[in-house]
Amino acid sequence: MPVLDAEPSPLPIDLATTALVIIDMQRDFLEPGGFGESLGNNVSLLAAAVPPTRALLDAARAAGLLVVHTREGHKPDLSDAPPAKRERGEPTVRIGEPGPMGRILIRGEPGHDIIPELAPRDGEPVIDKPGKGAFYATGLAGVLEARSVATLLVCGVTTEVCVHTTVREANDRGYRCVVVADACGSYIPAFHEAGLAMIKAQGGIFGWVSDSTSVIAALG
Ligand code: TIU
Repeated sequence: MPVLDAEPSPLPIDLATTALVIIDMQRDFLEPGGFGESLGNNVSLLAAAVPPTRALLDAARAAGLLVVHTREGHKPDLSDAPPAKRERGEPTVRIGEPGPMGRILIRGEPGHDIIPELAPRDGEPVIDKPGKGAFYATGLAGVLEARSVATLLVCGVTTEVCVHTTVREANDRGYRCVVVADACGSYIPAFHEAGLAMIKAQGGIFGWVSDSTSVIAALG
């Protein structure tokens, strides 16, 4: 069994029960004119996570891992978007309002798509989620249970929001979570660093932190 170089400790990885989970690498977060920018963020800060994520995706596919993609977004009628979420922000650029990539954070709109570099392949589950965590109100638990998955390699955006929420949910569900640091990104670099530090503190209170080079070596 390969042993992954990770903090706070090396982690043996059983590839047969390991999945790669790529969180919300959508145009709405990574490109101008989407939800991320509507919140006042500089979306170019997420670009650095794309090449490591692409390398990780290629390695996971080559190793035959289950690859799961997630997308944050809401139904066109907004019935799954709580008012407390919708009411935040400048009214003209709120969730559901029109923007250059279609209605902001709405399923089926161009902005909701995963960026072309990381497009899902046929057969790879795509989990549409209304919240920050990938387990809340989704079928992710069933997808993982059907494949007897025990370890999650988690990457995507943003580190302290949807990656963190998903890892916290997964940790409570009993999954070993490895956050792949350079394949994550945040609009707030200090929060990226703090988010990673929180995962691995206290003996790995939420899981492990590694990097794409180490994970790819373990997958090879
Ligand atoms: N995917 C995800 O992290 N959703 C967010 O809203 N992130 C922010 O950092 N805003």
